[in-house]
Amino acid sequence: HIYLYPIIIQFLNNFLNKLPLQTLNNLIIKNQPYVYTYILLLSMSSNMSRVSSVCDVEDTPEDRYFLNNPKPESLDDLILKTSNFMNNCNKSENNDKIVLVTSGGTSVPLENNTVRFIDNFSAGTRGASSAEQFLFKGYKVIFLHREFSLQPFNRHFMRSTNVSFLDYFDSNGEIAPKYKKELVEMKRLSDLYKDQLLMLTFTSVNDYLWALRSIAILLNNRNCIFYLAAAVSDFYVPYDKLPEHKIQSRSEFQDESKKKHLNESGKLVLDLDPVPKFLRNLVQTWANNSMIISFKLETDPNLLIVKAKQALENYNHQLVIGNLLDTRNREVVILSEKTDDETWIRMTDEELK
Ligand code: PAZ
Repeated sequence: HIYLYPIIIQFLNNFLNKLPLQTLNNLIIKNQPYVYTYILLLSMSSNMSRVSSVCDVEDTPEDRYFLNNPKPESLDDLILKTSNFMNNCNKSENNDKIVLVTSGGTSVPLENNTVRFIDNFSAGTRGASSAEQFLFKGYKVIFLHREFSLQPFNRHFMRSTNVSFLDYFDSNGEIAPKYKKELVEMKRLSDLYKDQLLMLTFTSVNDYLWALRSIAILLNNRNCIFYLAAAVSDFYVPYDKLPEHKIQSRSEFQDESKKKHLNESGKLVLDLDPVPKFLRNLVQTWANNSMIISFKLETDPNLLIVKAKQALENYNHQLVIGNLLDTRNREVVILSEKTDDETWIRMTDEELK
């Protein structure tokens, strides 16, 4: 009966498209368990803009972003996985606490067939370690992370500068005694929390933004927490300015259809647009029933508190966690909408070991 799916989707889509928005909205509110399937169907039929209207999103530069920058191929799969995860949460007897943890940096492609891209420093340590803590506290965790960045429990053995993968084994292929205790423990925890953890990936800033919006719409009305530790680029090359093929270093091979990238002296000139501020959409519409925790990274200590406070004022969400690049692994400052104080959390050398 798999052949029937396209017909069913077509039928449902036609039916839903004809419903007035208000009716659609009521339908969604009253039929929570079916909402995920509905959004999935709409998304599959490339009708995400109507999902936005259902969720009362206005026509802002942020919404226009999604009309002008194409949906990643992997998005349907991501929505399907999230819907299944949410449906399992619905079935479980206890009232599940759910958190979305975003983690790692986003890449900014400079070409559509991407050879070159701009990236950032984030390794995903904060996101992966926070995801572990949420699991320990009984949360179900959707871990939206940069592909190949650090993952909960695995992070202890990934990307180490001192130990390479094969060092974990002795010459007989057995686990080297030095690492056995920690490996066994992390394997135990990873198996224990397997069903509580949904791993989703992104690479580019476009993947990330589409994923965030879709997941937020799916999770809203579930009293979730959004814990946004990913380092998302502030600048990107919009799709209509992205050269199709690798930027050529010699001007005679330049792609004439889009903007030229080399100036008269043969220098590469990049023209990046600001990434719209999606935190506002998240707080006001996509996830307006959720608790939102955003992060602020600075390198200048004089700016950190000012910028963190500004973020709270601008977006009206619940919590901003500030950190400085150099000291991010040992201290953070927490600012909340409720109090005017800054609360610093600092780890001792002992705790850091
Ligand atoms: O991933 P990591 O552990 O190396 O770094 C964490 C972090 C600094 C990216 C995170 O704590 C953070 O501040 N994220 C938001 C960055 C920003 O957009 O300002």
